[in-house]
Amino acid sequence: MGYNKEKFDGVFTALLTPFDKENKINEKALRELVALNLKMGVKGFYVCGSTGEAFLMSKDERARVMEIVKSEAGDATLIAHIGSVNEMEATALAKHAKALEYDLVSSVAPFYYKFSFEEIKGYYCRLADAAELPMLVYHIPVLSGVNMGVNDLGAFLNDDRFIGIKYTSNDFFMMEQCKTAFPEKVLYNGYDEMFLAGLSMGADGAIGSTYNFMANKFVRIRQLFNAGNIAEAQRVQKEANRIIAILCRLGVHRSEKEIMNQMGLDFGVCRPPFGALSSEDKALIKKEILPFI
Ligand code: MN9
Repeated sequence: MGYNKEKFDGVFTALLTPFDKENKINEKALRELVALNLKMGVKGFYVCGSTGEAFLMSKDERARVMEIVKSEAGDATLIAHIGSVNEMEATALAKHAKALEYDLVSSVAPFYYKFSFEEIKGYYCRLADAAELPMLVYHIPVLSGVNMGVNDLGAFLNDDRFIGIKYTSNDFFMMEQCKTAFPEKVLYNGYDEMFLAGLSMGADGAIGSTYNFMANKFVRIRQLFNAGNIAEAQRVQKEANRIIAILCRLGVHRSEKEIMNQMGLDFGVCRPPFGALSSEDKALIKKEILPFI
């Protein structure tokens, strides 16, 4: 029994969270972001993940963002990132996702303390049970510090409660091994700059941060890949990567918010401890990125 490909294959935006001058969620800007992304052809949204600054927000703020996105997203597929090292908070968010009729829940592995794999698996299973929704494991070893191999990921994929993996790693051999062993599970590529590589190694879709402002390029890459036009898909990927290289240099999420600001949406800045961009960085974004998105 496989997952519903029609509902889950495709490009998903890991939504940014706009904050206003008082450092509160800017609801209007968030609604505008959802509408803009629907226009660019995304399949759905990944709500309150790393890109959304989940770990810099309170549980109530995260719950509120989930509500706003739900009310704006029409029939788009919705994935709630509910992860927290505080499992009680994660459980409350899991139940909230269910009540709001989200399609999936997802979580980063519990981090900071060095939990055993058994403890990590227990965390995920309890959350999946609490949510009564399929769970998408968010594998992002560079940020979480939790390294899992094919056998660990396989232990999730063997369990019916787990629909697949948001795979943010550049180990494409392992991605292929997971897809080959579990073809009926969904795999999302996590690094936007390697989207085309992920598609060739078996990804069914992607979840990413740069899609907030240039999802159309990735929707196009996927169409080209599926049509067998690899040369053109590479050209569009390179076009996106010139922009992503600048973001990586300046700080990905702070630059993404500045791009939204320059596009005329009011996104403010990332929460501290993230710092502000310099005026030179902003000028660089205006000259080297804005005309090309
Ligand atoms: O969700 C994102 N990962 C993080 C995926 O932000 C940690 C990616 O979209 C990256 O931001 C992007 C730039 O490296 O690929």
